[in-house]
Amino acid sequence: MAIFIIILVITFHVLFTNSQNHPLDPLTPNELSQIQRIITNSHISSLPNLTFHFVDLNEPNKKDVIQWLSSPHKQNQSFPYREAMIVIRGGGQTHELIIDLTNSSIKSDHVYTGDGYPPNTFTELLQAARLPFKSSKFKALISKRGLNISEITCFPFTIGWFGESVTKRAVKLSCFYHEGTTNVFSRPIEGLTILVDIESMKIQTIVNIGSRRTHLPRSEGTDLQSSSESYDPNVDCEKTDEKGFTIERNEINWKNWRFHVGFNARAGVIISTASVFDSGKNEWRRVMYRGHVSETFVPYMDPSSEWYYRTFLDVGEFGFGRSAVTLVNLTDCPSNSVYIDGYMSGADGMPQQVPKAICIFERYAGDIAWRHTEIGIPGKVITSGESEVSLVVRMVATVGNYDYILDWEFKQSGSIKVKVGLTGVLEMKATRYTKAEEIKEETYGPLVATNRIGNNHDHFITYYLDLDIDGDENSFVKANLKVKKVNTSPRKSYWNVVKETAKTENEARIRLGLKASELLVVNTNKKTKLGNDVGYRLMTGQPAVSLLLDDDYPQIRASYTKYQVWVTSYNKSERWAAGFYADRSTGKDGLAVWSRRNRSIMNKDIVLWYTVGFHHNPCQEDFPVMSTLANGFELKPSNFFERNPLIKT
Ligand SMILES: *[C@@H]1O[C@H](CO)[C@@H](O)[C@H](O)[C@H]1NC(C)=O
Ligand SMILES: *[C@@H]1O[C@H](CO)[C@@H](O)[C@H](O)[C@H]1NC(C)=O
Ligand SMILES: *[C@@H]1O[C@H](CO)[C@@H](O)[C@H](O)[C@H]1NC(C)=O
Ligand SMILES: *[C@@H]1O[C@H](CO)[C@@H](O)[C@H](O)[C@H]1NC(C)=O
Ligand SMILES: *[C@@H]1O[C@H](CO)[C@@H](O)[C@H](O)[C@H]1NC(C)=O
Ligand SMILES: *[C@@H]1O[C@H](CO)[C@@H](O)[C@H](O)[C@H]1NC(C)=O
Ligand SMILES: *[C@@H]1O[C@H](CO)[C@@H](O)[C@H](O)[C@H]1NC(C)=O
Ligand SMILES: [Cu+2]
Repeated sequence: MAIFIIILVITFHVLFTNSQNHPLDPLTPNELSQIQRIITNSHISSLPNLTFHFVDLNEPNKKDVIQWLSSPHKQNQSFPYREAMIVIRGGGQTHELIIDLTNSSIKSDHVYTGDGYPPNTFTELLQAARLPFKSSKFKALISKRGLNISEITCFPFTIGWFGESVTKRAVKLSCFYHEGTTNVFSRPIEGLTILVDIESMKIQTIVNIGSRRTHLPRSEGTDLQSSSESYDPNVDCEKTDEKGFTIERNEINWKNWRFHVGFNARAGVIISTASVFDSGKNEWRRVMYRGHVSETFVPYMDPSSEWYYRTFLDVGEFGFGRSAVTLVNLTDCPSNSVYIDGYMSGADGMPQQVPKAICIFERYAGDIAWRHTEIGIPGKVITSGESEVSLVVRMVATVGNYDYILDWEFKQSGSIKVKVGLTGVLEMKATRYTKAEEIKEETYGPLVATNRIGNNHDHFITYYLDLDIDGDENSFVKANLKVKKVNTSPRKSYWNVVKETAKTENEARIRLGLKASELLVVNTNKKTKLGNDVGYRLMTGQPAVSLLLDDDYPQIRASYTKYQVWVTSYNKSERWAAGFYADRSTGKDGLAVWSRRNRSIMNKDIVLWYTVGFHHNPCQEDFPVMSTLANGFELKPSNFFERNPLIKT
């Protein structure tokens, strides 16, 4: 979790089509340039050291978007307004601006004075990472260790918050030795930490601790090489030539689904206005207004002076969109993929492109969507069934050493399956140990390769899921399985379902695994012909909650990770689970704080939050690079359709 800085060559191909822009379309390169011009021509340009930290669409009001989408004339009517929200720093302050893009005016300029900071720009991180090479003290320490300065790479790490009453924008650098390897993270230079003040862009301190732990792991066996050619699972399939869906600007139509794909520097891929076609009713029905990664929390389980601060909130501190990489055809995505580029602003406000940031493809996984063999009819064996074909939207965020594969999979059954795959290189600590049995002290993780400890840590990926099941007004239901005793039957027990609707936010915080429950988002205003409330069920994955103590500082900042499930009342400005200003945040903003308002969530526009968690106790197979480890969840129709939508009447 540090940053590779990639300088991008920017080319623009702006396509104009007859249809109007979707109001949730990401800002185009032209709009990003327009924003840059507006700001550099305004009073704000006089602020010293002006840097752009975040530029995004200022999300239009939900009711306006829904109204526009349902208008029969939308093809001919442009959405009435378009605004951008910009966070800049200048003169040592954080400014939040709203720009009206229709007449190029600055609508508001507000100075943020609360805790925490916007993400550091890549330019700042790059400058910080270069500082040691101008420091004679650092150079002397390196040569004292017998190392060659030309073989060193330093990476900036965010430093969290540990109760300080005044915080500064700062990062700590850790350095690695790339001599003889392409796997930079495999050769950590231990015991050397450089604190950089970002605001003055100066080294504050260089901490160099004893030579005991300075053992540098060797380069042998560290390279990352693929041992086989990429195999395309779709290649043998006859349907490979057709992509199977249409994409017009950012709107996707595929079989019984239609939805919008967006992108920003913080969340990365954003799925909006997803509706499913109900062939029984002959209409499109709303399922999800918006879904995206809201935050990640990656605390390392090492309280030593060199490692304690590694408690990353990657989405808020760096950005998944900012870390999006260009996808490689046939390795990252199959041959029938369509790619979408991602755009965002650089530190100077100029547009930057990530070519092929998102891929969309039909998947033929070789699975069975449904089947049955009927042998009950005398003299006949009847087999029917269908193979599974789904549509996947994929992005990869490479946040330093780790790669997060983010998939949204749409199924014709009406399900949306969300998967997070973790791969990449472990964050490792150099050690003198070469054998597990030599270790008699606490090392905070196992030996994963000669002279390397794989530090224990967690990954919590929290999703924002604004579900709108057949409309805005939804409720959250816990269908608890209750064991009943019987004495009037040869059986002694059975279970039935006792439904409980969460009335307020407080009742909708769930720690999974404590009791058998099905979790549902339902619309009690809409019923099936049989009279059941229409709904979608949250099928949870392997559950993991944060095990840190409540009063541990990183836990205070990410207190929402104590529960996997939360439901809040919809509020446009409540989207980022650890608060918008995550860098050096103090826990005063975020999901847990909003939920404490204990708003009513019955028959209201509600947002479901789900955290995919991994406790990672590394093993040797995670070296030199780990195989993909996946977890996720599924949103599955439950009394939404009159019957299985795969079986057409
Ligand atoms: C859009 O405008 C065109 C030309 O003005 C017209 O032919 C068409 O019917 C309109 N479509 C809708 C959906 O209003
Ligand atoms: C820009 O348009 C908005 C409404 O669309 C209006 O309120 C505002 O005054 C306009 N600003 C300028 C500078 O024209
Ligand atoms: C240090 O590394 C550089 C770059 O690999 C190399 O050109 C140089 O010869 C090395 N110097 C020493 C003293 O090994
Ligand atoms: C501008 O940045 C430089 C370092 O990049 C710093 O020394 C200076 O103090 C900053 N000025 C202000 C007003 O923040
Ligand atoms: C991906 O590879 C396939 C198979 O070689 C090719 O047909 C397709 O055009 C490639 N797609 C892109 C975007 O390069
Ligand atoms: C919406 O959320 C923001 C941020 O939490 C809060 O300041 C505001 O009061 C909320 N608005 C309503 C109507 O609850
Ligand atoms: C939340 O509100 C409900 C209903 O008003 C109330 O019973 C409950 O005690 C409240 N919980 C908290 C923690 O405020
Ligand atoms: Cu891990």
